[in-house]
Amino acid sequence: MRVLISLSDKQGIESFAKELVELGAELISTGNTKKYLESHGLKVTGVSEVTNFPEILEGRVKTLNPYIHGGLLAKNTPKHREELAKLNIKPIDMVVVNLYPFEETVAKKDVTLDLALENIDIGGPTMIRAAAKNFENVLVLTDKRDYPLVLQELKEQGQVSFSTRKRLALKAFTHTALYDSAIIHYLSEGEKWNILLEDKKTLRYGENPHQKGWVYKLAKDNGPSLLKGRQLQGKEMSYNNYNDGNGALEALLEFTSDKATAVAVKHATPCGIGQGRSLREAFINCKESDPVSIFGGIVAVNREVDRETAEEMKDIFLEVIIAPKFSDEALEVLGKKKNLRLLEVDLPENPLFTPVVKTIQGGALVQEYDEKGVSIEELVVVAGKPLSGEEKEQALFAFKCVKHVKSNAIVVTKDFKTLGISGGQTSRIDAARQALEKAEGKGATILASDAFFPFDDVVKLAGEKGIKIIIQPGGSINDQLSIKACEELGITMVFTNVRHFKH
Ligand code: 93A
Repeated sequence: MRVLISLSDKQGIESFAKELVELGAELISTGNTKKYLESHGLKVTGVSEVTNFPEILEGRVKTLNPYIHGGLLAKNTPKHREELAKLNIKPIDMVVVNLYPFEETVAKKDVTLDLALENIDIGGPTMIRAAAKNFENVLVLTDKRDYPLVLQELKEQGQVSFSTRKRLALKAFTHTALYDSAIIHYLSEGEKWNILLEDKKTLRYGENPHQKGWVYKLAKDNGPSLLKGRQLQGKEMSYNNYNDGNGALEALLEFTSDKATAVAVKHATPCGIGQGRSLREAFINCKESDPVSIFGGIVAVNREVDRETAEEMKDIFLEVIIAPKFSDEALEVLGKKKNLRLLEVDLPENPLFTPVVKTIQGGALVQEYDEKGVSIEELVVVAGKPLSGEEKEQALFAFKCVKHVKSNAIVVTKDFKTLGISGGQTSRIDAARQALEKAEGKGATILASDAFFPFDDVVKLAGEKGIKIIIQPGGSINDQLSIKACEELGITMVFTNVRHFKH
């Protein structure tokens, strides 16, 4: 067994290589890997001895040679064997390679283009791809976590199985594809966003039982994510759980460093958002917003779930609860509901958001995540009397809520609690009607809209229903109509100058 080892990250190789030698392997290595293995007492043949050619151009050409690639690409057929024998090329049975640390290099501050280019590995991916193409004959290892499995199979079966070889080949091609994608990302200065996905998981089904469904993890993702969540109990997450759960998480991230907040989501849209002095109070406010819709919904909260909150949660049928943490007492209370999924997800203060990708037939639309927030100072009162600090906070709360509802969206609130949410409407007045109807008799005072009012009809309706403050982006050619209606009805209107379409 001839094993070619060429590694930038050499961790763990010495013990793996030692065991391979005990199993009868001959080791072949590039410059520093050879030195490293020799310093651990192993006998190694240098690549230059195999190729009968020195490493040239400061190491840019080391393994790019027919004595290596002939050995990697030959099939186990009489014709190929004969050809190799004639040219005195020996087959290689296993390749253990990881690449120049391109991503780590470009992640450093002040990296020069020269240094970045120097860290683009060419010989490594070439070997990896050659071995992966020929996986029936050559085993390819690109991940040190696979060393133990390979040793185990070699020891138990004297060879590595076809299925393992194929799986590792697939992993190898993924590895080089991701590597190239990182180069593209860097050289395009972020313009070409890395949308390569890895670690697909097959879900029970898609949105409906007749649709197959999968969830992928982004190869490059440092932000908060359900996919990095720790599931503590409950059934496996479904397609709709991920979709709705993500809606809840995104809405919640609006309030990470805010007071205790609970968000309930149904069909990826909030059906209740509430804040309070305690998480229990926040959850009750959230639930009361729409006690019908929360049934079968997903709840996300920005504080550790304590016993008191868990007691409130346990009496409603929920699909998933998402929280940064669950206390032991809360787990005891919620543990009785075996199917309920509990997911611990970290909520960083300044999260890195994943760009939004939406497929269209034959292609995809990609856009930045709607990270934009509006601060108190940016609110502009355009009609009615000025607002107190507290009122501005409340208006902003309503605007943060409406940002996460599908357009056309209207949210009505009182204090720090939604009372009526309506989204996904094709006309704004319909959304307003529905939101206000849901809030009927509950004393709603604030109305938020995700985009401007094309007419003054929403203002007039809001006036009839006792709304005192309207918060909206502004920017319609008919703004003056809405402003005039507010003045007449004694409503304060605030412009944010930021639109939050969401589709
Ligand atoms: O500069 S390269 O693109 N040219 C090559 O021919 C080559 N062969 C292996 N880089 C090449 N490698 C890479 O060198 C491997 O992928 C590995 O990351 C690294 C190991 O070099 P050393 O053993 O000298 O540390």
